[in-house]
Amino acid sequence: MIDNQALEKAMRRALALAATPGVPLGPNPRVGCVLLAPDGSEIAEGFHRGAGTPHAEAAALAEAGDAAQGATAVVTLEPCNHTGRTGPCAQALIEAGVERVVFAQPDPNPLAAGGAQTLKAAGVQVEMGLLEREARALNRTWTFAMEHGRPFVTWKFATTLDGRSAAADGTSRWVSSVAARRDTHRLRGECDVMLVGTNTVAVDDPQLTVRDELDVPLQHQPLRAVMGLRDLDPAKRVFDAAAETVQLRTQDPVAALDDLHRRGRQHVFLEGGPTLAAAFLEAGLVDEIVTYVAPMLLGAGKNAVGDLGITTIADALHLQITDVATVGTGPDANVRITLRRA
Ligand code: AOF
Ligand code: ZN
Repeated sequence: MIDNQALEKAMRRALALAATPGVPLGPNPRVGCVLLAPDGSEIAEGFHRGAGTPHAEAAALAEAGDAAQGATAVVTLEPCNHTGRTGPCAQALIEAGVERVVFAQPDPNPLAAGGAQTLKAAGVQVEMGLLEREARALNRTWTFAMEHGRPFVTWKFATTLDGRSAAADGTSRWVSSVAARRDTHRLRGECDVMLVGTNTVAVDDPQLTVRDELDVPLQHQPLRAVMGLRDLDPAKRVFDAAAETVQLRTQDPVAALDDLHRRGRQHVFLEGGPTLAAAFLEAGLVDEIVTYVAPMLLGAGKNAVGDLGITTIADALHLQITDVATVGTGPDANVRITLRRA
């Protein structure tokens, strides 16, 4: 019998495998799998390399061959029960003769769930919940999208110390520092949609791509999405060939997220202006806020966020700080605050 310490060690290894740098983000989760012999020694390991490639369990089983007979499979996600782009892993584990399956996170994907039941019905010993918190964190936006039926939304904005995003004459370059802008590109690279309103495209003409050098090379540029009814000049930079772009012909945040969800997108990076941000905040559709505060005062100018219909302090929208960091040094320093809804 394999003791709990050996199982936890194997699960940590499976989590590390799942997080292998360079695996493309979305639409599939990051998954890792370790196969242990009855004496607790490792037989094989595998991880998922992106949609259309073998699941983690299948990769580990292929490496193990006949040695999988009688093995314990340690997986970061409940083995799938469906035939999607590849076959059902629960069935593959049963056929390989695996006797015990220990997984961290139950599968929140309604299409794929039910693997634990299938395994149990075939006489496989099944345990779940080992390092579940870590596994959920690894796929936090995928998990969120599966559980809520819409993408997770991160609203990013840059502001002065007095909450201004542009000066009175409309000039906004450069509120945030070079270091903060580089940090923003890193965060953009973790999302699969960059969302702005038609007004931002018409006025600022941003390219909305991930550019600055990243620690890990980017696999795919995020989808560029522009929401709003107004027709846009096709010569705008957002329509260049650097990445895919869609216009969502709606002003309703719910409809926009629904459309993006149907396209298999799981993490929206909202970089629009104050009006778009206010619409998402009022609809309760901002899940995370990342703001870069520049050590700079304007005293007048455009607010970072538009009217939220709040007139009295008791109705203020409360947030909870999850992280505070200084980005850049000396005159280039900005404070990055990450928050979520309270
Ligand atoms: C993965 N990799 O290692 C595991 C997954 O349509 P498919 O075949 O790509 O299946 C995707 C679903 O399969 C995914 O949403 C998740 O619920 C389940 N398990 N998926 O991409 C894996 N084990
Ligand atoms: Zn699978």
